[in-house]
Amino acid sequence: MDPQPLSPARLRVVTEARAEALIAFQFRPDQASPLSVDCARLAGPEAESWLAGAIGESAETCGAAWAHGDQYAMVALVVDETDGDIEAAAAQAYERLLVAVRPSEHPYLLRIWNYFPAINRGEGDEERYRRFCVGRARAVDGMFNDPPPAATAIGADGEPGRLQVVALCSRTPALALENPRQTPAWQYPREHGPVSPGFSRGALLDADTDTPRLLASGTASIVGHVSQHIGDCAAQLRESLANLDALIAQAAEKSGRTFRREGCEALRIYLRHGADLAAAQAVMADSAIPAQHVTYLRGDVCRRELDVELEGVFAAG
Ligand code: 3EB
Repeated sequence: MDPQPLSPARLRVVTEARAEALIAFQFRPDQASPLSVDCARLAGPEAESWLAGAIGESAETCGAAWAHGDQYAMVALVVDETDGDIEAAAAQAYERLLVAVRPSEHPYLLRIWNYFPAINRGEGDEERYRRFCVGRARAVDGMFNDPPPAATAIGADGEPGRLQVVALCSRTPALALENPRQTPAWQYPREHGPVSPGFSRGALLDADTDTPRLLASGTASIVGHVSQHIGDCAAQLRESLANLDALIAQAAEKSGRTFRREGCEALRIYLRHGADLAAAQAVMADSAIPAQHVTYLRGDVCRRELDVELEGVFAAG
């Protein structure tokens, strides 16, 4: 008897450009594309393709892109900032996102990337990242917060003008993960801003299949809710990897599957200072994460005292 054909993974990520991708991220500046990440690439692959089987319909214009697969869909939006008002831009982007997604066949938001320049400009509650959180919180619905998607929010290159939001959506919900070493971001105390950031530490996808995936949100050197190792990028990266390990352990516990660093399909490491690249690469050399899947980008972490953040996708072993 013939062996059963292996069913293709519902979602998998490769660190190269693929025409059939549901989400075709490219790590080079291209203001015309809503899928170009405007953070200078320091090292590693130039593209990251999120594959999700056959794409039924897709479209891309200067300000928006979308694609529909069977289980998954993608929506990407670019919103112009008017008069430097990032709070209004965030509210507009998330209103548009929810209007597009909620009545669709893929109403669940699993993973969101947010990029905008000068994320740390402004003092105290006027800081642009905090205003962004206020605008996002104002626009989202109850379903968004129950539980919130995994997310990244990073300061891109250039001057204010453009807020970019990319969302992975699904027919069915994911399992949201928290990290026992970290306070849930949606419970951060008042000192970090007027509203707590709406994101989960990770999402477990396809847990009902042979090919589960762990999506790790932007992961930084934070224990509890307190930034660690200020001024030492290498130590911050090691702490971020410890947070990643804790999340990987949560994914294993919740799925009954094995997740390991070696199963990393794609990792992005955002560095505030390009000069920290060699130190970061030295830490990663001993990490067991496949080096060919790691992209280093210059980006600003939303906490100004932190110099590095990572995010990634892991296949179950
Ligand atoms: C942190 O742990 C780092 O506001 O959507 C990471 C990922 C961070 C997403 C967001 C913020 C966000 O607080 C910051």
